[in-house]
Amino acid sequence: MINDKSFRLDGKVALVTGASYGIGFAIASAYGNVGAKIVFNDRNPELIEKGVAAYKELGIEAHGYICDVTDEEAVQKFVAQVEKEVGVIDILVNNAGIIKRIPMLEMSAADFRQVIDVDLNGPFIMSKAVLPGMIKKGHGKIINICSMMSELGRETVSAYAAAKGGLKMLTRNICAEFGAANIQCNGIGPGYIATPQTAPLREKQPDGSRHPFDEFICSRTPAGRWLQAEELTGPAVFLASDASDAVNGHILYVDGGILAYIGKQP
Ligand code: NAP
Ligand code: GCO
Repeated sequence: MINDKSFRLDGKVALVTGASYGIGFAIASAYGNVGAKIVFNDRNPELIEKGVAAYKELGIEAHGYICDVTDEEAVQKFVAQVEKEVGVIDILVNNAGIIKRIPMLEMSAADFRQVIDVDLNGPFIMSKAVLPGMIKKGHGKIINICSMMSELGRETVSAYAAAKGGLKMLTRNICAEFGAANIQCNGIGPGYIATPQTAPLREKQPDGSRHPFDEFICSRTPAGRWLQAEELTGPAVFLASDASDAVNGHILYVDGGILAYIGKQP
C-alpha cells in the first residue's frame, strides 16, 4: 500500500558515480533530501572536496572517494571501503560518463574504446562490485543513466550511442539475472540537460547569436527548452524507492517528449 513513506530512502546507502557536479550531483542531493546516506566518487581529489562542500551547503553530509569507474581493482577496493565505513550499498546510480563528438571516419579506435570503457564497462564493473552485497542484504536498486542515444543516432557520437545502447541492454540483462534476488535494475534516459557535458552545444556564436545546436534541440523538444538536472530527480527517487519494486528492466525516458515528437513543423 502506498503511503507517505513509500518514496523515502531513510537509512539507505546510495552510491552515485561521478557526482561532484552535474546530473549525478542533482540525483544524489535529491536522495539525501529524502533520507539516504550519500556516497559518490570522482577521479579528481579537488572535485571531491568541492563536491563534499556543495552537498554540505544543502545540509547533506556526503562521503566522497577517489575512484575511476574503469579500474576494476580500484572499484572493488572502493566498494569494500564504503561497506566498512558507511554501510552495504542499497542503491547504485551509474552516472559517470563521457562523450567524444568526433565524426566516425575521423575517430580513432582508441577514442572509441575510451568512451565504451567509461560509459559501458564502468557500469558493468560498478554493478559487479555492489551486487554481492545487495544479494546478501536481500534487495537492491541499480539505476543506469542512459541517453536519447540509447534509441537514436546522430552525426559524431558513434561511440557514445554504441555505449548507451549497450547500457540499455546491460540494464535488461541485470534485471533478468538478478530479479530473483529482489534486485531491480532500471535506466533513466535523460533528454538534453543543461550541464557542463552539453555546454559546448549551447555556446553563443561569435556574433552573439544562439548556437545552431541549441536552436535544433529546442525545436525537437515539445517544451521548446533544455531540461535542468533537477528535473530528473523525481524519476530517480521513484526508481530508488520501494514504490518501484515491480518496475524492472525499464528505461524511463525523461526527455520533455523528444522521443514522441517529429520536431517543430516549418
Ligand atoms: P558531466 O557534467 O560531464 O559529469 C560527468 C561526471 O562523470 C563528472 O563528475 C566526471 O568527473 C565523471 N566521470 C567521468 N569519467 C569518470 C570516470 N572514469 N570515473 C569516475 N567518474 C568519471 O555530465 P552530465 O551531463 O552530468 O552527465 C552525467 C551522465 O548523464 C553521463 O553518463 C551522461 O552521458 C548522461 N547524460 C547526460 C545528458 C545531458 O544532456 N547532459 C543527457 C543524457 C545522458 P570528472 O570531472 O573527473 O571528469
Ligand atoms: C550530444 C549530447 C547528448 C546528450 C544526451 C542526450 O552530443 O548529442 O551530448 O548525447 O548528452 O546523452 O540524451
